[in-house]
Order: sequence, then C-alpha cells, then structure tokens
Amino acid sequence: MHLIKQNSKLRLILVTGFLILQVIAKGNSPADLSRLSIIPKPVSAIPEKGNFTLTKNSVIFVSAQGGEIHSIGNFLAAKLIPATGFGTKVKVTAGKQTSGNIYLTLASGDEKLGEEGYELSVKSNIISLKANKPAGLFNGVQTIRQLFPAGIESSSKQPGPWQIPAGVIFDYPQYAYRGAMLDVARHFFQVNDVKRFIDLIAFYKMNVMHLHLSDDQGWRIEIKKWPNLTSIGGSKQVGGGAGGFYTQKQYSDIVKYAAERYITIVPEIDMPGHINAAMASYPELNCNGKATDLYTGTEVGFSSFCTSKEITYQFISDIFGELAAITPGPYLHIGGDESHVTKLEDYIPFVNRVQQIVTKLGKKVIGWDEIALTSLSPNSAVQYWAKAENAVKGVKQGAKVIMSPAANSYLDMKYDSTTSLGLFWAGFVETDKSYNWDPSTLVPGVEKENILGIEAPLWTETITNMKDLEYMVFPRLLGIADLAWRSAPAGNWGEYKIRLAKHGARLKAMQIDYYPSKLVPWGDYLK
Ligand code: IFG
Repeated sequence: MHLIKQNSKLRLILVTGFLILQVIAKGNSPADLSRLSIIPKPVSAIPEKGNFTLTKNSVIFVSAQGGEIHSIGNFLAAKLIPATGFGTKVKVTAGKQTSGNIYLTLASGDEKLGEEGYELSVKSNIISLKANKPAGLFNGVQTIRQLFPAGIESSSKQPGPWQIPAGVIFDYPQYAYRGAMLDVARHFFQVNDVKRFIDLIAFYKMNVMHLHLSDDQGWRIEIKKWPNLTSIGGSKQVGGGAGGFYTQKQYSDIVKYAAERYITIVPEIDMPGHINAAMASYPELNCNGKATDLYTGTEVGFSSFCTSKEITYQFISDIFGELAAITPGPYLHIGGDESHVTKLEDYIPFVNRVQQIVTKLGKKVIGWDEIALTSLSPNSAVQYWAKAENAVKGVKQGAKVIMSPAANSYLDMKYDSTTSLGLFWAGFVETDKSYNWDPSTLVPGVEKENILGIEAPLWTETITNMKDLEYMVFPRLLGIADLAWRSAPAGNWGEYKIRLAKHGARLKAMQIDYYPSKLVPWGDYLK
C-alpha cells in the first residue's frame, strides 16, 4: 500500500511539473519555431533557444545602397511599422553586425536555394536573412513577417513585445510557377483591388498573377489600334452593369506593383472562343460583317473569331503586339478553352497561327488544356483545368503543365451547398478538398518534372467585389500556395489544418474576409 501511495505522489508531482512547463511554453514568449505556423511550410526549420526582440531601436541593415535589396528592406519596414509604432529605419550595413538588428544580405550561397530560396538565422540578438537573389530575400521577408505575433499584420498600433523564436530556416520552392488568376472580364475589378490581391498572394510566396482580360462579357485592356474594344467591349459586365477597363498606363502600374513583390503578370486574351466582347466591338471581325450584341449573361462556348478572315490575324497581331510591349513577363496566355462553335479543323490551324504570332513577339505561350490538340510551340505550357487527356497530350509534345484542376483549385467553386457565391459544375470544393491532392500524381502521365507549377483561378461570374473575392479565395489559396511551394509529399490535411487554424489570427489582422470553414479548428488558436 505504501509503495502505491509513494507512486501516486510521484506521478502527481510529474504531471504538475509538466503542466507548469506547458503553461510557461504557451505563455508570453512565442512558441518555439517548429510550433509556429508558416505557410507555405519551409523545407527545414530548426528551433534554437531564445527569442529575438524587435525594439524601437532595431534597424534593418541591407548589404547594398539602393537597388532591389534596399526596396526589400523598405518593404519589410513598412510591414513592421504600423503595428509596432517603431520608426524602423533601413540602413546600409557597416559590416560588423550589431545586436538587436535585422540584416538582409544578397550573397551567392548554397545553390540549392536557387533564385527564390533563402536562409534565415534568428538568434536572440540578431536576425540574418541571406539569399542568392532578391526574390529569395523577398520570400524570406514573408517568413520573417509570419514569425512575429499575428498582430504584426495589423494596420494599427498593437501591444508588444515583438518577439520571434530563435532558429534556422533553410527554404526554397518546389515549383517555379505558383499563381492565382483573377477573371476581370465577367466582373471588372479596379486597380486597387488587383493590387490588394497581389499583396496577399505575395505574403504566401506566390509569384504569378494571371489576369483574364477578355471574355464574352467584357474587354478590359486598352488597345490603342482598336479603341472600340474598351469603349464598346469594355462598357458592360455580367448582370448588365457598367464594366470598365485598364488603360495601358494602369496595366503598367499593376505590372510594376506586382514586380516589386516578385510577381509576374500573365495577361490572357481568350480566343478563338470567349470572344464576344471583341465581336460586338468591330463588325468587320465577324464572318457576316455584323457586330454581335454585347452579352451580359453567364453562358459559355457560343462565340468564335471568324478564323477564315485575314483581318482576324491582323487584329490578333495588333493586340498581342501592344500587350507584349507592356508585359515584361515571359508569357502571353492565348486562352483556347470552350471553343464550342469553332470547328476543330478551323481551331487547330487558328491556334497554330496564334502561337506563331506570340513566339514572334519573343513571348512563350500558355493556353487552357484544349490547345494540346494543336502543334504546341516550344516552351509552351498547357493549363490543365478539365481534360486530363489534354494535359497528357501536352506532355507528349514536350510542353510543361500548369495544374489548375477545377475540382480542386477553382476558387469560384462553392465550398458546399450552403455557399451562396460561386458555381458548382466541378463539384463542391471545401478547404480540405482544395488541399488534399498531389499535383505530381493527380494525372497519370503528368509527372513532377512535367509540371511548371500550380495556379488557382477565380472566375467572377458571381463575384462582384473584394469582400466576396476574399471569401472565396481565402483560406483555400493558402493551401494551394503550400502545395506549390513545399517539398513532397504533398499535403497532409491533418497537419495542415492545424497550421491553417493558427493562421486565422493573421488573416483577421490583415482584415481578410475569409471563409471560416468548419473543417478547421480556428477557435483553438484565435486569441
Ligand atoms: N469554365 C470556363 C471559364 C469559367 C469557368 C467558371 C475555363 C478554362 C468555367 N473556362 O475554366 O470561363 O466560366 O467556373
């Protein structure tokens, strides 16, 4: 009896001791590095003892005056100042590192890091971020942001302390092309909304924003040689409201804003289908010489270029010529989807000719997966959305595949039957379904080495404003970003949903109107 009493006393002491340790760990000082929620998950994050504390005296030191590294330092300072209230300065390092400061260094290090990777060392007295290229530094800065308490993302002053746990992160992406798409044709989105979307995907280390600039319901980019495209073709949108368009100056402003966040703009002019806005703007483009009516419904597949008229190809050369001139990125997206009223024997030579126009402009072609039915130009990419056999056909022609499976990555799909926004032709896509797939095994015949990357499209037939956009895009976009960045094996929902739940406070701090999926234990982690 005595022994049992002794035992139970010992057990009580041990349990109490453990609980006290738990309370200390969960207390004010941040969890250790491995328990923080970084999205996308880094390749490796090794916790060390201690924490770094950012104070009003902390300086961001950069290894060179001016240029990209200075801009990245300014970007980080701008993200830290509002919530801390510190006047964080950016200075050129004087060489010796001093305590309490952050150091950004461009230096050729481990080539495994590539152009977008980074190495982050957090000691209790110094943060040191190194990368081979500026894009890597920029990605490392997003991780630094995610290591601070969630309140760091608030636009108003929050109580500190501003501590991050010590450790070393060695990180780089798995896929080169990690993107989102915004359909500004069905419903137009102003420049500021596009910029906010760009800012938010940059936080998750995405590097492509695909803009769907034309469709049956609207033409959204100024083409100087064909002004009716915007004056007529850009005048409406789904539902009949006033549409809108970007002047070339505004488009260039978006491109610059994206480039400052190491995001490439991929502009899409969809053809030969999804082209009613152009056909309504110029009678001469139509086979019968008559302009079509503007269309504000949500049907698809009813329009087509007149592939037999030479003026069609002059038109396409003109529009892609002007678009290429204001698009520094390597890609022009030619669409190619749902050309239901273009005969295949007309579709194939048409798309072949359009690819020649694009490659002559020094750009690479991206098209929806139907373009795999044509002779793909070198370095082209097939964007898999609906037909796996088209993706395989693209691979067989040596093309790369961008994975955008509608049943997993279409952000306009309803979460479930209760979601008022969105469509459901590809099924309901709850937060787990948009995460629980492996791009490298989804389509037999499309292996990891065939995949350029992943892109999550938001079609806007039913999305008219930023609040609705954020509700549909978040949190599913975070999962896509995780799949596109992290090393295999792909998503394990059980692990990811906890990491996502811990991110809830950050989404709130950024005032993102995200969908609070019931599948995610948000409440366990929201303060
Ligand atoms: N498919 C159409 C889009 C849009 C979408 C809505 C592609 C490539 C359905 N084409 O997806 O224009 O209508 O979910």
